[in-house]
Amino acid sequence: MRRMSRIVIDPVTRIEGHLRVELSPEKLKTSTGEWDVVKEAYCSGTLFRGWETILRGRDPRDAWIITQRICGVCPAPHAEASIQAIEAAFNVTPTPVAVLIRNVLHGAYYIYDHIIHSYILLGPELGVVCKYPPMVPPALGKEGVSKLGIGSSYVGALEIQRKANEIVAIWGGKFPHHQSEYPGGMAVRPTEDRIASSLARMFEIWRWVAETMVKDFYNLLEANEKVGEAVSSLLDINFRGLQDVGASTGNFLSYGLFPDHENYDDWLSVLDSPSKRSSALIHAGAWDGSSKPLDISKIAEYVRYSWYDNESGLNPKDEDAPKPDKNKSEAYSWLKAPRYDGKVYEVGPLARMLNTYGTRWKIPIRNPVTGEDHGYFEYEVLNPKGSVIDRLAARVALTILTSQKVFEWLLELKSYTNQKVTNYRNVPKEGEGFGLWDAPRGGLLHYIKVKDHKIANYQCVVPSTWNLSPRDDFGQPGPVETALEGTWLPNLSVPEICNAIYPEKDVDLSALGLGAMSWGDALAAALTPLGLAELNIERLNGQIYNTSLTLMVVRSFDPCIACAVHVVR
Ligand code: NFE
Ligand code: MG
Repeated sequence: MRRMSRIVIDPVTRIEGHLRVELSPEKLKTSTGEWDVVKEAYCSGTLFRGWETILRGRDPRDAWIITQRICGVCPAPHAEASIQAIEAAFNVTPTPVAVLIRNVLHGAYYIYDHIIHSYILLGPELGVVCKYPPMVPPALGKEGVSKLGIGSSYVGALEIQRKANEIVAIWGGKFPHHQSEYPGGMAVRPTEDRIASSLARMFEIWRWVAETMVKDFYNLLEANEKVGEAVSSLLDINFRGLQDVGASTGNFLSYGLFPDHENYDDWLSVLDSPSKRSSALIHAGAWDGSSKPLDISKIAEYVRYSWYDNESGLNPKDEDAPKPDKNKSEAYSWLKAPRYDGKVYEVGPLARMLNTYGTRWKIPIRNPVTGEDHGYFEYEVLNPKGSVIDRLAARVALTILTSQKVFEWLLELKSYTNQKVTNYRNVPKEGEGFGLWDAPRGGLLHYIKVKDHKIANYQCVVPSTWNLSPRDDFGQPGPVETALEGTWLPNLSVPEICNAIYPEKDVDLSALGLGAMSWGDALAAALTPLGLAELNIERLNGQIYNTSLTLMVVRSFDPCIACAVHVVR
């Protein structure tokens, strides 16, 4: 679909899956000069996968195992959404102990996922722009980490996410693609050794999150103010910082997360009528300035701009298997365009926080072993339409919240060691049902229809399908397409931008045989051998555009296109 007047980024790196972004630039005049900004953006998922087709005709009990293979980043959420859909179709509910075990397993999975995104996928550019060495990848090797502190948090994050995944493996047999769910419960018991091994790991994780992750975020926030001031004077515009980058529609959808094991009826209520699922740790809701109960009948997928020859505007339960049509005119993506009540909704961490806590958050930080008080993680949303920094704040808040809760759930499991873990039910001849779970990237819906004991229809509507969706039948751009509009496309390299923000020569690289340098020059010295300093430069009609900022906007949604498109023949 490339048009000569668009900048093309293909593939977008440091995300999962195959994403192409096209940007049409326009000029913005200020007193200091003429700057290029994004006028229109187009997001395109470039690989058809066909999971919904693969599932047809199979034993329904296999669906949660198969759908986990949709993604190696978020396998666990697919298992959970799938098992809940199967349970609805089988008319069986999980035992309380199974819900607790699921919360532990998925809580640990969550911590891994948010840490990987915050530090490895999005973190590096935040570290560079905010001049925060602990989050800059340690291009200078071991010496850089030990002598200069470069990449200390980046390396720490890798270690901690591994521990979180060990907990998933303790309860799930392995990671990725755990093995222990079962319709009506779990296939694993809460034994003393599992609980003890998990608690030991959780304490280390909690400590790292409470100390390092929180501190890193506050340091970024402080630096962000300075970035705002420097860029404002460089461009002569009113720019406050990363809260002015990546604003989308201001509509936020959450399905809820971590049900109360003693009030599972409230969790299931959303399947019958609009609900907030308020007894869950994270609530369901549709936020448009305030949170309204989630009504699943308002979810529909549009395909006017997608390579499918399917009927458009249908609720997932009415959708057919995908009918790929690569020659469809106007279409530019393998992603469909899910909409809520016909409007464009963002899903993800910020949607979870807004629908649960509103715009002001105050999360107590307490040592789960000694009970010692460590104050609060406090934050007030800076941009009501979302932004790079607000999405990150929500991930940090959720990581703290989840780290503390997994600890509590583990302690609670001690009193459940002798209870029944599964309510068995045979595969029904007929049945159907939804499973709704908020995966790290946002609301995840699975739908199953069983006929003659086999899967007759299966639909997945996935978080990145919402966020990276193309235009819908009404012409409304998707959440990321909207967020990209107006983003600055500087005609400068990354070190040049950094030198404009931080001109002083205050980086001492003498430990590496180099002298005192400015941050931009230090980055060029450190990053050039890796090819990073020149990264994110795209050319159009002979002009150079630096797309680092636009990529930061895309990455702030933590895209996963493997998930978003559901084996090429
Ligand atoms: Ni493949 Fe995923 C998550 C799901 S998709 S990472 O989180 O579900 O956006
Ligand atoms: Mg689908």
